Amino acid sequence: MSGNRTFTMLKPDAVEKGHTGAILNQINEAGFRIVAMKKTQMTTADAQTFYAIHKERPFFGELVEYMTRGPIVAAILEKDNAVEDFRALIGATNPADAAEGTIRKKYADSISENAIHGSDSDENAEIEGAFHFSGREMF
Ligand code: FUP
Repeated sequence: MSGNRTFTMLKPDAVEKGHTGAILNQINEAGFRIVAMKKTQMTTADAQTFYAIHKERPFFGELVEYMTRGPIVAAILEKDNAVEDFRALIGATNPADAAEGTIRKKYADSISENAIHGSDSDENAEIEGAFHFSGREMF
């Protein structure tokens, strides 16, 4: 059975360019409820841990630099079929391949600076949410 929560980060490029409000509005309009949200900045250790699955990839160093260079907005979102529906809302990893109207198509410039994160499974949504929020912050 699919779960009803996912985790997102509005990445430094999106926040720097002033797209926070527009992106949160699109998320709300798509029917997601914000369960928890904060503006924060990841440390190098945070980014290395969060993206540990990519640590052998050639882009890992750049990914960590990018994700730590400025503030992000982290949030836990709730909706039926949250993970899959949110991945559809944000579009493909590479904005060049993302469908019209998706968040990455509208706001991302490249595969390496792609504006927004969305968990890729219920299990990762749980892990990633818990990485950024404690139990008493989720309601
Ligand atoms: P996604 O699940 O769509 O966020 O994509 P991945 O987990 O495959 O990648 C995580 C992040 O790594 C991307 F958001 C950006 C970065 N990345 C690159 O910089 N280059 C690549 O070729 C693939 C991913």
